[in-house]
Amino acid sequence: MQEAMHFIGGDWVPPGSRETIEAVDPSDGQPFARLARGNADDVDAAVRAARAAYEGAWGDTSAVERGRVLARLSQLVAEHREALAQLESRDTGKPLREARADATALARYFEFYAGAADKLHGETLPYQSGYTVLTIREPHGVTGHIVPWNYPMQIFGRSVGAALAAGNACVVKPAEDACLSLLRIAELAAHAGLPPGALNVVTGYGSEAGAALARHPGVDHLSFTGSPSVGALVAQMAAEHHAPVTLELGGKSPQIVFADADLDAALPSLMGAIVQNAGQTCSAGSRVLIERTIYEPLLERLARAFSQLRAGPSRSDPDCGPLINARQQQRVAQFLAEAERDGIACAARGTIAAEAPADGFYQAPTLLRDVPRTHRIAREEIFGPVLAALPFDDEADALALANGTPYGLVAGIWTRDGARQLRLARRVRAGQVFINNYGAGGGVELPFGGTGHSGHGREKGFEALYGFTVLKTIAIRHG
Ligand code: TXE
Repeated sequence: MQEAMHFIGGDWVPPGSRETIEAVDPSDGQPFARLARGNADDVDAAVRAARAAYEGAWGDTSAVERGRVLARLSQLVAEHREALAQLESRDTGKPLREARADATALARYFEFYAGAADKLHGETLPYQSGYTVLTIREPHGVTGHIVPWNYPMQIFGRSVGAALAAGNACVVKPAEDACLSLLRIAELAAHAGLPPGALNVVTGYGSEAGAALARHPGVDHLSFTGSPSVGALVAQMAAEHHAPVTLELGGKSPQIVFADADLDAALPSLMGAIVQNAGQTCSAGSRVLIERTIYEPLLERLARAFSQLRAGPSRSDPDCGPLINARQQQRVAQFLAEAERDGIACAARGTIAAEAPADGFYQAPTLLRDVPRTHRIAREEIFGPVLAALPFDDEADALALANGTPYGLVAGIWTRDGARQLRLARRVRAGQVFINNYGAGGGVELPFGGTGHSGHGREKGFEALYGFTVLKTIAIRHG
């Protein structure tokens, strides 16, 4: 069985405690690798290594050279795309085609931030005569990144890519459920010329290594993607040493379909937004809000498509892979049991492939109809391939429904009415709004993040670079 170590200061380092965690293959529930179980001492070693790099070789690296290192890393990721995708698919259970797309996106993140590194600049400001005032953007120093298991490569790429481009040194704590690809990428980054310590990966449990990172006074900025409850905890820990945090906490994103929409275009997008990664996506379109006059016909089309979906192991090229672990499988099953208890009708259910091992964490894709607006199924993140359909009467009703959860991450609007597109885009509570599409193909250039229980701060795009810097104002009196 493969045994993984931490990557600290450019070297493979065993856990101080010598303890390990089993990595489990979600497709058959069997352990296939051992991970280092990091503790506070391991995290401290990583933060010290990052500080040394920041105050040494990495801190002395010009923006142009940082961009070149990231460009080389992008190239290396592209060259190792297939191996990275295989690793990610094994570790997370996601279909190989999705893992390949994630590896492609990872290369693209590094490419984007490679090009952005030397374009991050300040301004000169008008002030009293006799002064010149300017602003410069400086890195925070050491940034901590707590990464979840649903898109390890993509979330690593968007956050570490931006942090390194801005000149920070990073310490990453991947999720205990999926970290192998990130260890490999850290090694590739060293081959790309990243100085030792500029990027460190410490594996382990959230309550141990994760909490130690959030609490560490040597971390100057913390970026967290995960559940709202842990996000709040992490923000409290970081506040103890006044480190700013970026939180990306998921959602209950609506897709709003009006009667005048192009339903042929909408249908694949409505499906893809909940089927991708078996619904374990922060921006999953997990609620479809349908204008009442087309509710039944659209639901019928959705039901037909859902009944053809198949969950299975990656080797069977399924629509959905297994869920990440037994806990996540039980969580989804619990939501579905509540739906049944409360009389919520199942409009369609897909199947689980015959070749799916019995101990894998599979869940058949499920379409629930007429979900009561106040029900947990309509308001809470399920994080599984479960789509809730609700009818609405008019634009005001659609907006009230869309905004009726504590989240605010993404919204999709399907209508041909231009004025309505803009009215709704302005009033819907979401960090990203997609009109007549959903997700815009994942565009790495597009700032992403939420409001309310979906978190705060923006990742992706140029905007992310601002979050990984602090602005300094310099006022010079002439003479
Ligand atoms: O998340 P956790 P879980 C949501 C989704 C899912 C639910 C639970 O609804 O069903 O969260 O998933 C680290 N201090 N999302 O339990 O625990 C942990 O090790 C510091 C949405 O897996 O929040 C991992 O690296 N860190 C989401 C990361 O936090 C801690 C993606 C996320 O794990 C910690 C994942 C602690 N005390 C889940 N406890 C999205 N926004 O995409 C855990 N961690």
